[in-house]
Amino acid sequence: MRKFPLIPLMVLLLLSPGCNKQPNGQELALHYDTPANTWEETLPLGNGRIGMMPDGGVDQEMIVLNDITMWSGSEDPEALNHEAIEYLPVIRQLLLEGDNLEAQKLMYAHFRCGGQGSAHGNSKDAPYGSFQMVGELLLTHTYPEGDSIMHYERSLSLNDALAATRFTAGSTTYTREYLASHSDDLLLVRIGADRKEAVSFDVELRRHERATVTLEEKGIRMEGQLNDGNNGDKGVRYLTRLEMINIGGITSQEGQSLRVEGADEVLLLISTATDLLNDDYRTTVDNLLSDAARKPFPKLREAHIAAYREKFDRVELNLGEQDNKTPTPRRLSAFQTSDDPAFAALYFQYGRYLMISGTRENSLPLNLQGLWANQLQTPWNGDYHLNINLQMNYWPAEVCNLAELHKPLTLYTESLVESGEATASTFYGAEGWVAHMMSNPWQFTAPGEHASWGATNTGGAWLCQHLWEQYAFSGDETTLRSVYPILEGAARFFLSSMIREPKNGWLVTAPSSSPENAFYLPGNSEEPVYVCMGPSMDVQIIRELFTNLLSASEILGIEDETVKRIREALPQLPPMQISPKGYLQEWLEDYEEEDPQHRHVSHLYALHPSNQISPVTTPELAEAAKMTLNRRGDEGTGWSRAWKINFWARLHDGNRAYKLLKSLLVPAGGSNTQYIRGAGTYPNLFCAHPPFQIDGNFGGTAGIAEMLIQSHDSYIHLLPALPDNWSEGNFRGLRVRGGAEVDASWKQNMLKRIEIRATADHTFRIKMPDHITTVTMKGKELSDEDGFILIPLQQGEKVTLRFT
Ligand code: FUC
Repeated sequence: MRKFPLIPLMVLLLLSPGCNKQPNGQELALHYDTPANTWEETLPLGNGRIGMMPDGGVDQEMIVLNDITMWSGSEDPEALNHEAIEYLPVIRQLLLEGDNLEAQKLMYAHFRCGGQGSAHGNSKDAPYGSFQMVGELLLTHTYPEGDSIMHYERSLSLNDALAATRFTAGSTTYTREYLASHSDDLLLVRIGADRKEAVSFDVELRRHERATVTLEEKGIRMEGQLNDGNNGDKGVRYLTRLEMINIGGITSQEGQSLRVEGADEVLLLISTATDLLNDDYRTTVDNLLSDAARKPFPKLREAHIAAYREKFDRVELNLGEQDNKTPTPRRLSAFQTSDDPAFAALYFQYGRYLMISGTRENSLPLNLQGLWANQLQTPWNGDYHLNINLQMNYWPAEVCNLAELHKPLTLYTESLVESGEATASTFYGAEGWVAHMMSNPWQFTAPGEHASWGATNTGGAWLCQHLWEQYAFSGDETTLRSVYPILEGAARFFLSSMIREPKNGWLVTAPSSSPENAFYLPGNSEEPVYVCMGPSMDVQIIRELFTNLLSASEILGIEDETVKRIREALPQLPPMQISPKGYLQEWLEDYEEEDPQHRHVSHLYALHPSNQISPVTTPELAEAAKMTLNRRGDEGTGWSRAWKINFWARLHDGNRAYKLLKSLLVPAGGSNTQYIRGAGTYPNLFCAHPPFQIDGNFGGTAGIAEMLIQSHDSYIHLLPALPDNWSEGNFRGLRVRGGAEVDASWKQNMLKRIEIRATADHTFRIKMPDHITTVTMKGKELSDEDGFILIPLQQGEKVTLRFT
């Protein structure tokens, strides 16, 4: 495989502001020829706050409704365990003496959150709470019994964020359209037919607990309060209202349902909200409903599409003609055996679709299931796991040109600081703030209830990487200044809590763990140990945090005591260590892993998402990283496979990255909730941990972007990991650090053209076949180091650098 064209390229600088190419007209859609049998076949719609998943059923349609703020639980007064700190000195001493097993026993017994913590993932009725579905909208008796069904189709358009169901029953063709409005902030279902007076059905709203359902004149109202887990009155309150606009039919009430008979067309408007972030949620629900009810459906639809496309159309990826005839599950299966590069492009854009649909500014971030859940007790409480999962959800945000959708993560990080300060001082007697490995909307920052996984204390510091990346991609100093105190507080926690390990005098975290893997102490292969000091991932995250903070202090002109302390501490962190066996060590000592194929590859944080290992700047470490990955193997849970795409892309091995993409796209059937190694992708292209967990979708999308463009090594690298079978293609609008959008096209695996539109003043370094060139953008003035035209043109190829 050739990773970069060997022929010289010409770089032409055009000063004229060009308009973006029009979208390439590709129809990007998921297609099905049967209704969904399981929830993992239903189609997700959302506007970042609320969403729904229709199953496209023929005589009965079930639509699961969601709201990102639908969380049970409340602040947990018991989480701060005031006894833990008494055991800290002895736990540390045992670690210093190499008696990790005894340290672990003490950790299990004492150094954990107070109370139930996350109740081992069953916290629906405990203070930690659980993300829950809002409820179900059920349509029944939707066509005359006895009619045979023909021409069934169900689809989700990624271009327009619209789902549709169509089928013919007898001589009538029925259509349903569904959208989660990005402009009017409510859910819409339009039910029609090609014959007048043909639309009849019953509709009800239901929820299996904590719901009062009442019929209104033109609709249904469902409301309730979720369990706060403390026997109190602090639970989240919600209100869901459905209004039915019926053209030409007769509406009646039947028990808990509304019935419409003989309509030409019916529009269902569903408005829903909670009081978690909005005290005035009832007024919001009412206003959104009454505003939308005044507008005709085509207007609502048009406004929705325009608002959605403003984000979606920023990026195109074309790897070949889309096949819109073959049902998506069949394309998914076929991907294992035959080339379908366009399917990879569809999957990439689906990740962008899910991000635009699942998250929005000023709201809670995407959780383990994004915005979508069909249960009241969601797996792992559908929470915010901070030892990779929440962060992975936001990996595509910058490179995929959805920077504003990164903001809920910043808001969330900021919201953890106050609780994180209490956790830092209560558990460690430390300065600053800390968040361990899981959290929720109630700002849970304490260690988890079991130290085997709950001891990791770099969750908050990992979130800080995202704050820095937002600056790296935008050059926006105002934002950097506003998040600086968050980074500073995270750094102060480590400055004041790391201890010196005895062999080399390095500064390390203690106690901690390498997410969620265990090792054996020499001479004891019976008892796996999790608790340790200075696991490699901690060191890498802290090194990055300190380095970013120093860069930020320089940019912002801040010089204070913390900056001084960081400068002193940085060289005292342990270096990355290569085992005599050739792989990168996961722990400070070269312990034998309990599970060499463990799904977490935490010690390669330095390779991705960080930039401390690279085949260019640290070739030896990159070799060790390869060996680590080969040892870990190409399987794992969905998100683990997605992470490995990113790793191999960073190692510039496009074919191996592609192999991992295939492994991520192994079809997963049913609603399997078994915690097993075999993962993949459900028929609706949701990632299977299993169960469904959305992080792998975003990790996969980010991985495809990493295969096409990278900018972490201080220069722009086009097509760094192009697999052989993506020999021809183009993309538009991917973003790079420094602040620019990039377009590129290639043929026969060779780059033909690039266009860069700078959005910030910056000196861009661009990798050419045989050297790195620089182009400076400053106050609309352009200059470059070699002159206007940089490299002679051969064979008519042309590379354009164009600046707006
Ligand atoms: C992490 C992983 C699990 C799962 C859980 C939600 O801790 O180790 O595989 O993804 O989060």
